[in-house]
Amino acid sequence: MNQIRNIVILTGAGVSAESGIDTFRDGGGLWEKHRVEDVATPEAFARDPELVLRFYDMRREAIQTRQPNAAHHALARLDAEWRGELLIVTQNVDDLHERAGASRVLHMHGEHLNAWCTACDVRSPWTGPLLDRPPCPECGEAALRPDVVWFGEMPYGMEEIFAALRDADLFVSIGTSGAVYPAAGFVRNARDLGAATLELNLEPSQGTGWFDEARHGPATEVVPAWVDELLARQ
Ligand code: BV8
Repeated sequence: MNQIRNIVILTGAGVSAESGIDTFRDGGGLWEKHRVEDVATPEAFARDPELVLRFYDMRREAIQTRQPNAAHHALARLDAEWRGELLIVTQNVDDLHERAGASRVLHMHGEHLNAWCTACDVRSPWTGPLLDRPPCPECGEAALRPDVVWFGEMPYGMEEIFAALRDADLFVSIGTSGAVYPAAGFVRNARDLGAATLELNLEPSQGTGWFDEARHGPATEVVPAWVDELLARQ
């Protein structure tokens, strides 16, 4: 593998699984208990805001009782010690990357710990429930929604992500099923732009065939091993 300077990492629910946060599509996952169309689309929020707010209140509360795992800590170490460019693009809406100490993190699908006011468009840090329609800290309107990108909504940071992919020598996908676009297409963008590609996942993802290399196993094992190997060669 030629000299690696600039790295883009994409993480998904699998990186938080061993912290006790439900993934979406594994057995017992979130989409087994809720239909996406009922809780993760703007139409669902318009149709039944209480159902949607309860779904996100439950998850927002749950993540605050969870801790980063060895995979989050390994990625935070890489963030601190890697001398080239590094961007952790996460599909996750938990804050475990940040709580492990990572700073170069981009939440392309939003964050549980923010509330977004549909009246004044301001996003505010938020840790409590939204079900009782509390007033927006900025404008006072009872118009807050989860600051989470639902299906059919434009993910955040796409320009920054593609700029990083253009500069990337290595694209690493960690703990994602490769089921949701545009994130699932990043590996192909990275390949077309000349980057080497690596998948670290419990099992082959839907896009595993697009990767130059794949290592399968729990994130708390395969991610620290990969980070140690990379930093040793830096
Ligand atoms: C958009 C926030 C356009 C909400 C989420 C047909 C074809 C192509 C695309 C589409 C299509 N029809 C519709 C679309 C678009 C749609 C889409 O891709 N649908 C899919 C289902 C086909 N995408 C969108 O709507 C996106 N927006 O396209 O906008 C647009 C254009 C212009 C203007 C306006 C709009 C928005 C998608 C974002 C939706 N929001 N999350 C919330 O969290 O509630 S998606 C949600 O699922 C997650 O955020 C994540 O991104 C996504 C995938 O989940 P994963 O993270 O991969 O988790 P999953 O459970 O699936 O997999 C876990 C993996 O971990 C597994 O592989 C497992 O093996 C592994 N694992 C488990 N344990 C471990 C482990 N690995 C390691 N260690 C372990 N211990």
